[in-house]
Amino acid sequence: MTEPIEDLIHRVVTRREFARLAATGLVAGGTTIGVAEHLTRDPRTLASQPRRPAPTPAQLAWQRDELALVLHFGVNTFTDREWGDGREDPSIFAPSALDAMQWARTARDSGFKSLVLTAKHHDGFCLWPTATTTHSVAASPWRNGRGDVVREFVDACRSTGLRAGLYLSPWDRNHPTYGDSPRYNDVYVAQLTELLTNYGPVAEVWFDGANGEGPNGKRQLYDWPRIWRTVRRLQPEAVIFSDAGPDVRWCGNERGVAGDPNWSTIDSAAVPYPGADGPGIADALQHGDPAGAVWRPAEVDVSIRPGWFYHPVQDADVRTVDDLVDLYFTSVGRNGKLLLNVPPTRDGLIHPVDAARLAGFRDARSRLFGEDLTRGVRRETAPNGALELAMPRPVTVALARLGEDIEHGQRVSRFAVEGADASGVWRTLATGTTIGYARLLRFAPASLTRLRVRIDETIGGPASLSARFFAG
Ligand code: FUL
Repeated sequence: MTEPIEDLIHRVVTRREFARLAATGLVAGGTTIGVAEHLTRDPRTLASQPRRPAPTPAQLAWQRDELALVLHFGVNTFTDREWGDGREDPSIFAPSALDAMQWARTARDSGFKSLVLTAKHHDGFCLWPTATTTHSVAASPWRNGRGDVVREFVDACRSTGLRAGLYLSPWDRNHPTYGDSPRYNDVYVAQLTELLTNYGPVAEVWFDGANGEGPNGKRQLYDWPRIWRTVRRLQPEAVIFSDAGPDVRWCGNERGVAGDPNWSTIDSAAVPYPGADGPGIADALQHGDPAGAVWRPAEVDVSIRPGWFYHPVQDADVRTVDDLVDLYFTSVGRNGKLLLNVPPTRDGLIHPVDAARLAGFRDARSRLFGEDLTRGVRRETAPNGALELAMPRPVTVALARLGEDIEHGQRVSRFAVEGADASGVWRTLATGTTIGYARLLRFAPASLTRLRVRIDETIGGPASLSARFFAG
């Protein structure tokens, strides 16, 4: 018996099944076409054709930023630790020259579009004067206890045109209610309410999944549905990040490498809550799922230094410009968004070495992507979205940036980039799986007069592609 088409489309398509579906025409193979066109031939089934999942305006804006910085800053900056235990004396928080404008200008001048701050990390120390605990900047000597890092941070973002995001660690090793689940959930929601009510628009709310309590530690059950509802109610335009989204997902590692393939769709049951562990989870985070019913693109968080917090001993271990360029290729270049951590020092400033690397990263991107050698060249488009360009004269290319029009979902699952020289012989320059928002490809330099992007497989119908080519 044949399965109803709707079920087939909704169901997870495994690799093995892919071949079978391709044979039925439900997924496109070779130059054949996908679900949409297959159904077009039968008007009776067209009405029931489900749409591919597509981003909300907030998810689209988040992705189009491409580059965001996250700043890990707090008591750990002063104790030289990565995870505080919650027993730090607030008097140690004493940045000598904190200047959030320096953070924001450094980010903006190196091409980053949004900034995320650790309003609270696992140690529970709050960077704003909260009513929920005395363990905050209000108990520190900084600005005589009248300072508010979150306020200075959001003001600096706004005056430099950056979008502000806040990271509020659910794990809290200081708060006395932690582990008494309903009471701590109230505290946590109250903290979130303060942050999302008193500081203007917040573009991203960042929830990590860490909970390092040992077997004899406190077991806290987080009320995620309530936490997410609170964000939706107070900041409906914000995207919510966590392993389990719901808007953007962790890419599954902290090495700066998105999966290949990387689908922005996922089966929401695959990662049920932040911090969930088990078979298949890392894979789901890395790769998403072409048949997933929800749009939840991957954010690639990675640090410019070995640690997330500032440690003087790591001043010699800041990532090089080449390293940062590689990260760009494995994050933005694989349909992800790069969230690069740059931790302020004990002075409360981005370290000069880190700032110089960020400027070098900007210059390297301008060098690589500054001149599209195919700008203005007419593109012939095939029905499945494949492109061909004929140049008026030979150009030497070594780098391509491809993109799908993701406003209507993600479709390409296998493609090749090919070029022909003056003799008319085509050769393969690069092959790949998914494209999505952006796919960056480096290949051996070649002097060519024609270029094309061949689409070998799509899911859910023909794709709509853009392509730019550079000298590399
Ligand atoms: C993790 C944390 O445990 C790390 O300290 C860091 O904040 C990283 C971005 O997220 O869950």
